[in-house]
Parts: sequence; structure tokens; C-alpha cells
Amino acid sequence: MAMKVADLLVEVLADAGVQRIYGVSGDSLNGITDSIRARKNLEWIHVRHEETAAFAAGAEAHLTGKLAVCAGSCGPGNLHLINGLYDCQRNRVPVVAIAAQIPSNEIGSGYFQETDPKHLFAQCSHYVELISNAEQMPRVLEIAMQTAISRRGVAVIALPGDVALQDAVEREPRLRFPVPQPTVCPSEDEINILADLLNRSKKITILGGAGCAGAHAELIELAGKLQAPIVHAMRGKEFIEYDNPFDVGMTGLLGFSSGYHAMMNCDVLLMLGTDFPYQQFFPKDATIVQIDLRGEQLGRRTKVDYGLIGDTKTTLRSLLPKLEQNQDDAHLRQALEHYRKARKGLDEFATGNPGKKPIHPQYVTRVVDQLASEDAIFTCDVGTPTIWAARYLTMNGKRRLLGSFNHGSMANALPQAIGAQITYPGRQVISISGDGGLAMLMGDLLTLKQHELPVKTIVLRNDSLAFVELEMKASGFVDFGTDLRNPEFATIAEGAGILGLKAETPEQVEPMIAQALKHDGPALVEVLVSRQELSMPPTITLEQAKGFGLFMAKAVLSGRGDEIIDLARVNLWR
Ligand SMILES: Cc1cc2nc3c(=O)[nH]c(=O)nc-3n(C[C@H](O)[C@H](O)[C@H](O)COP(=O)(O)OP(=O)(O)OC[C@H]3O[C@@H](n4cnc5c(N)ncnc54)[C@H](O)[C@@H]3O)c2cc1C
Ligand SMILES: Cc1ncc(C[n+]2csc(CCOP(=O)(O)OP(=O)(O)O)c2C)c(N)n1
Ligand SMILES: [Mg+2]
Repeated sequence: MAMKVADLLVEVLADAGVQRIYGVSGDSLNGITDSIRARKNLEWIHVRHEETAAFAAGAEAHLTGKLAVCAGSCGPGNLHLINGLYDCQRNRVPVVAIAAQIPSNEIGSGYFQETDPKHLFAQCSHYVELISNAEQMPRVLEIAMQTAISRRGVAVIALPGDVALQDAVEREPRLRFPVPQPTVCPSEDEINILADLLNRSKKITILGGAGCAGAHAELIELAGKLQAPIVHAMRGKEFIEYDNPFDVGMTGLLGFSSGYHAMMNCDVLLMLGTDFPYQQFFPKDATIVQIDLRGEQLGRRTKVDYGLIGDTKTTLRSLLPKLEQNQDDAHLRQALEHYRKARKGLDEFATGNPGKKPIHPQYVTRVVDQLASEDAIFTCDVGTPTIWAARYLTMNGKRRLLGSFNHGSMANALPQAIGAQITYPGRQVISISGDGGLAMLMGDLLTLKQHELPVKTIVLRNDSLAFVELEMKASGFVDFGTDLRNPEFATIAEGAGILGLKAETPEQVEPMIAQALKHDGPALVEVLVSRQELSMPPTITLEQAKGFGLFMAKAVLSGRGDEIIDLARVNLWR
């Protein structure tokens, strides 16, 4: 049987273990979708917006660590992928995007739907190439796959519809080796210098991030030897926080005061696999050591005194035998005590007083956390859902947490939940969505029904872009352009064939979330939560305090004094 370029593409992907392609079909993609239909070795996951396809592929790649694929038709179709692809690239997850292209003989003429993928995707990928000749397949595709896997990020191939339908020249994949698993370790001299420094120091704090994945045991042993509190950056939460007697929480604007102070009060800060981005939260006087798999990450966020290239597990394994037991536990004890108090303070916010409105989003997240299964996969929208997820979802080594933490795009939670649920049909997948975030890609609620995905969507309905409102207040603006006139999301869900529930009082929260989680199919719970649930940063800088004062003044001047009372009532007098 004749094999087309599109057939070869599908074969090569399937042969490499790719199970599905997320996308929206279109004429320039017809060769590929037809090949998927006929060959049946890949699934076509039809979503309603290509951005969803890219986010979903990113979620799959994040959860499995393996290559995932999305596709868009020429011009607008693949342009819609772009925001999701940025997210994948910044999360460092291996994703190949197939950007179908206009007919090859029209390229450069300003043809209908013409765009230039090489330009468009250059910034959000490690590799973009146009396949203009059948002989380039599968080599260019394989280079793209190899680049996505080895550099951990996005690679894009642009494939004109007519080239996809040409007869293939090659017939099978050229590369058949398993994914390489190198171990990367600093030199022995470097390890000795590091061991020497750590053996001489008493007040050491560890800041760990997503690069600590798979090194939990080594990390805990390290903290024990150094008597060091462990602070984690947001993307490290799922890998670091659980079974961790040295955990003192997160730092940063959403963090805990204990995480902040543990970092500010140490003599040596040991950064492991983290790209925590906020410079102002790093200590000024401490000696800083950074260990990262990628040399280009060293010193990006703070001054660094010792920068080492290595993967966390391998590096710690070679370091640990050289470390002496630190006998001074004062720094650790102080940090842990601080954490206990900070945690207690946060827990006190997570209550739902029967009959008393408004519902606190902290309470909603706490209930979700308590009712969710042992191996639930959570996604949270950018906005206040990220705050509540960081503070109130408990990780245990089996649960997973996804967000758009590096790229910071709204509307990530539902699409990521779609990718998670398709990849793990048997696991509970819970999207903690903002009302703004959900509305932004709401068309893909329909995908839950289309593919019968039992995703549970919890909508924190505060009728505003609350996170932005908070930012505006903190920096002295009167909030503006943040009101949302919302529909009833539960009714919209019902209209889409999804179980829709609406919690208006605290006592409805638990039974409704329980009902949704038990429901055999997709469910959405809309919870009316308070709009101004201030999440105080661990320390208020003079700048922020000034900003806040300014807001008050402006608010009074603009006749919004009632709002200040509201702020005070919600936050001070509960
Ligand atoms: C609204 C909002 C507010 C936020 N506020 C906060 C906040 O207050 N606090 C906070 O912490 N975050 C916050 N974030 C998230 C923040 O933007 C970053 O995404 C996060 O801090 C980065 O976490 P990370 O360092 O664990 O992960 P990444 O940024 O992914 O960094 C991981 C690092 O590990 C390296 N690496 C990967 N694998 C290995 C390996 N095997 N060995 C060694 N190194 C490896 C990588 O090269 C990279 O440098 C917020 C996000 C949003 C959307
Ligand atoms: C695509 C995109 N647009 C705008 C922003 C700026 N932004 C950050 S959070 C946010 C508000 C999110 O609102 P919602 O989903 O309702 O969550 P809330 O903070 O109200 O809980 C906005 C507009 C963004 N991060 N991404
Ligand atoms: Mg909102």
C-alpha cells in the first residue's frame, strides 16, 4: 500500500510511544487526521480551541515525563496553539506541535490564511522547521522529537497540506533507541569544595524546586545532615512538601512567612533545581550555592557564590557521604516553630461558618483537599486559585499539581485537566478554576462531554478578576475593569450535559463537592466565594504599604469607602 508523508508522520509518532494528538481539524490537516482515522494507532483528541490542545498536551507531558503532541491547521488554527505552547516551553515539558501550513506553492504570496510559523513559534520553542519536501520526513520530525525530549520543551514542524499528501520516500522511523537517561554530576573537586563549605556552616536553608523531582529521599537525608529547613518554590510543591519533617512552606508573595524568614535568616542558601523568579525574596548577605541541571540557569535570579551543574539526585548522592552531621539544630527548630505558627494562622482562615456568607475560598479548597482521592490530579487557574492551591492542597507523593506557574496564563486549569484526564482515565482530576479563567476557554467544557471525561471543575466564583484587583490595590490603583457579570455556571454546565451544582452557603460546600466527586461523569460546582479575600504577603514592604494607603485614599475620594469596610470585615473580623 502506498504510504504518504502524513502516514509516515503518524507511524513515527506512534512508534515512539505517542498515544494521541490533541487538536482541531482543518483542511491543511486533513492528510494527517485521515491517516490517524485509517491507521488507528493514535487517537485524535478533538478539542474546541487549539490553545486547549497545547495546554492539554503540556499536562500530559508534565504528568508522564514523555513526549506529547498537539496540532493546529494552517494560519489561525496553529496560531491558536501559541499561548499554550509558551506554557509548555516555560514548564520545560516535551511537546511537539504540528503546525499545518498553506499549500507549498503559495508560501510567500500572502495567500488565504498565510502565516509564517518559523517566525511565530521561534520564541516559544527550541526548534521550528518547515517540511517542504517529502524526503525531509521522517528526519525533520525526528529532529523535532529529539529536541523536545532532550532539551525538554517545544519543537514545531510546519507541514503544508499538499506535502503531507505526497508519497513518502522513507517508510519507517530512523531512530529506535530508548530515551537516553544520563546522570549529570559536578566534578569531584566541586563536590569536595561544596562539602567543605556545608561542613563549616551551621545555619543552612535549602530552597528546592521542580528539579528535585525523583530525589525526595536524598533531599530529606541532606536536610537531616545539615539540620536545614526546606523551603520550596511553587513548582516543587508536589515533589518536596510531603513526608518532609524539614518543610517550612513556600516563600514569595503567595508564600508563608516561615518560608520567607528561613531564607532571609540563613548563612548559606542551597538552591536545588529551582528557578524561583522573585529577586527580592533572596537573602542579601548569605552565601548562595545553586545546583541546576542547566548551566544557563545559574545566577539568573540572585547572586551566586558557588554554581554547580548537576542533576539533583546524582549530585546529592555523591555529596551526602562527604557531609558531617550538623550538631546545631537551633536554626531548624526556629524555622519549624515559625512554620507551625504560620500554618496554624492559615488554617484558621479555612473555615466555613454555617449560615454565614460569604464563603471563604480557603475553606472550599480545604474541603476539596480533604475529599479528593489519594492520587488525585489537581489543576489550578492563574489568579487567586493559585494562592489557595499553594496553601491548602496537600501533596503526598502520589497526588499531582499543575498550573501555569512559569508562564502565568489564565484559563490553564480546565485544559490541563482535560489532558490529565485523557492520560489517566482512572484517576480523579480536579480543576480549581477562577470565574474569569473558566470563561476564557469555556468552550472546552464541551470537550468534557464530547470525550466523556469525568473532570470535576470547582469554580471559585467571586464575580471579579480578583487577583488583579488585589494587585491594583497593592500598587495604589483604584481597581477598574475587574468586574465580571457572570452567568450561572452550574446552569451552563447542565446545558452542556455536565452535572452542575451551585453552593451559595458554607454548609452546601462539602455535600456538593462530595456529590460531584462521586458523580460518574463530568461535574461542575460553582461556589459563591468572597471577592476580597486578602492574601497577605509574608512581609509587607514599605512600597506595598504605601500602595495600600494610596488605594484607601483614592477609594475614599472616588466614593468607595464602603469597600474599605468590606475589606476590613472580610479580613479582620471574622
Ligand atoms: C499568580 C502567581 C503567583 C505566584 N507566586 C509564587 C510565590 O509566591 N512563590 C513561588 O514559589 N512561586 C510563585 N509562583 C510560581 C513562580 O512563578 C514559579 O513558577 C515557581 O516559583 C518556579 O518553581 P520551581 O523553581 O520549582 O520550578 P522551575 O521554574 O520549573 O525551575 C526548575 C529548575 O530546576 C532545574 N532542573 C530541572 N530538572 C532538574 C534536575 N533533575 N536536577 C537539577 N535541576 C533540575 C531547571 O533547569 C530549572 O532551573 C506564582 C505563580 C503565579 C501564576
Ligand atoms: C491570558 C491572561 N490574561 C490576563 C492575565 C492577567 N491576570 C492574572 S490573574 C487574572 C484574574 C483571574 O481571574 P479569575 O480567573 O476570575 O480568578 P480570581 O483571581 O478572580 O480568583 C488576570 C486578568 C493573565 N495572567 N493571563
Ligand atoms: Mg474571579
